[in-house]
Parts: sequence; C-alpha cells; structure tokens
Amino acid sequence: MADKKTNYSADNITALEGLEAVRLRPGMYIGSTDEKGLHHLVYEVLDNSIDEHMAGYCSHINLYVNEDNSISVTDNGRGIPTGMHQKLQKSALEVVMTVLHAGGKFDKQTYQVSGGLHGVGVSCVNALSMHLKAEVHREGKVFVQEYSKGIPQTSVDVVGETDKSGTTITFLPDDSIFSDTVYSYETLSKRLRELSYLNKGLHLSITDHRQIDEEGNSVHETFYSEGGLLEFVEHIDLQSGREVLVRPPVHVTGEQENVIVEVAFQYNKSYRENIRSYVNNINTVEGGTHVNGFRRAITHVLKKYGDSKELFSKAKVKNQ
Ligand code: 0RA
Repeated sequence: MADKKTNYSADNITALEGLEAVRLRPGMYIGSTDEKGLHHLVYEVLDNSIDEHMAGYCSHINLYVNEDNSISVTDNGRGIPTGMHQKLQKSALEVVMTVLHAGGKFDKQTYQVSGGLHGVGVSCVNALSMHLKAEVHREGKVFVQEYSKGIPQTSVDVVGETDKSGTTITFLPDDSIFSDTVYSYETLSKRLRELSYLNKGLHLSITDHRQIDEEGNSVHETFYSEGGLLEFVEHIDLQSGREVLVRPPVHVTGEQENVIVEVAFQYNKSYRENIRSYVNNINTVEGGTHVNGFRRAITHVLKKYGDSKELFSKAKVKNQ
C-alpha cells in the first residue's frame, strides 16, 4: 500500500491537472469564452443552489452583480460540507471547489438534478475565475476559503459564528480567458424568471450594484412562482398578448422510474404553436423524445376522442 503522503500529493497533482485542462480548453467545459460562456458561469453556480432546493433544503437564492462585475450567489441551503474528505484528506469544501467533476453533491442518486448546460460543476467556474471566495454557514460556524484561478490561496478558515446555514460563492471571471466580462442584467434576470417558473416555491432575486436608482438603491427584482409551469404558460401568453381560449391551462404531472414529467398547455387564438421544453431546468431548443412523446400523446388522445364522437367524419362531410 502506498503511504498517505504520496497519495495526498498525487491527488493534489490530479486536481491541478484538472483545473489546468479547464483553463487550456475552456470551450470544452463551458461552451465558449464569449458573453454566453461568461453567463454560463453564473448558471453553473446557480445550479448547485437549485439542487439544494430540489433536495428540499433551500428556499431562497439571491444573485448579486457587484460593481466590479464579479458575481455573488447566496443560498440558504445546508451549506457545502466542510468536514474532512476521508479519501483526499482535505476539507470537502476544497474538494468540491477544486476537483473537476466532484460536483456539488457526492451522491447523485437523488433523482432531481438541475444540470448546467454542460453540468461541469463549480470547480470549472473556480478554474476560470481570477478570484473566487466560498463562504459556508454551517453547524454554527462561518467557513471561508479563497482561490485564484482555482488554486486555494487560504486554508478553509473559521471566520465567525452563525445561527444560519447556507453557501455564498463570489467570483470574478478571468479577463484573460473571457472576451467579454460585463454581465447583462437582462440576460440574468430573464434566466432567474425562467428558473422561478421551473422551480415552484423557490424565491429568487437579483440585485445589480452597478445600477443605482434615483433613491440610491441598487436595481433589484424578485421572482417567485407558486404555480410553476402552469403560471409559466399563462405568463407566455400574457406577455405576447395572445388571446387565450380556455382557462386555466391544462396541467399534468407524473412520475415513472424516478423520472418526473410535467406538462402545461393552453389554447389561444393564434394559429402558431409555441412549445418550450426543458430537461433538468435546461431549455432543450431542439426538442427531443420528450417533445415527440408529448405530441404523439396529445394527437392520439384528440384523434381517439374525435373518432369516438364522429367529429372528423362529420367535419369532412361539411367541407365537401
Ligand atoms: C454536498 C452535500 C450536501 C450539500 C451540498 C453538497 C451543497 C452544495 C452547494 C453548492 C451551493 N450551495 C450548496 N448547498 C449544499 C449535503 C450535506 C448535508 O448532509 O448536510
């Protein structure tokens, strides 16, 4: 058996190599290094907090765009574990933040998973940040660790006491990697609104410290949906001004083999269908078997009903 010391340094090298790979080919991990990739960093961090909501432990997630275009995401979940990771002999927090694919959760058996576009985890965000600070409130203590380009600059330090639990991640994207380092309020708030409909019962907020209103307050919005998808469908028709024919939207949900499926739809006076599909909070713009399945099912049901009532044969006679 190899001794502990050798293993420890070997693990360290692996972690560094992983982060170096991310910095060498960021596109492979976050899609691109343009404005899209820049925003993807935020979505990746949000994902971890949303997972915590899906697990039933987090009700509030706040996003802050700071004056220097750094981002803070806070949640009131259980907090990233800070205890010793037995195998790697370092704080679990450091493992989550620095080991590629360690991810937010150590076991992904839980069936609800909010996936980032590439689902690469917060360590990628860390690797691509000039500076990142993780602050965890857990078990009565406040833990902090700071990193630069993914490399720890401090140990996991206890900096105070707390009666709350949760995680705050603050990061400044590396301007030697990203062609654009200015966050778009519109893009971020649009995503938060969407996430609130996709995750009913979750309170989300955005605060932009770069934009101060007449009263001296930072621009701020909150998003919350009690009805989830049903309200999303109502919102989409309301926003586009399309006249709704049947209220409220049809809303169906079911679960099979640990896969939860939810559908909401309504008819309006337009002749164009407008389908939006998501898998694990991600907009599947090219559709997929989930969308095809829905189409088949609704066509089947309407045809069966129409046939049984002889609606189609009657309609045909009328048209001749
Ligand atoms: C692993 C295990 C547990 C929580 C988390 C990760 C966690 C990660 C993130 C990332 C952002 N916010 C987060 N909140 C929680 C559960 C540990 C336990 O049993 O208490």
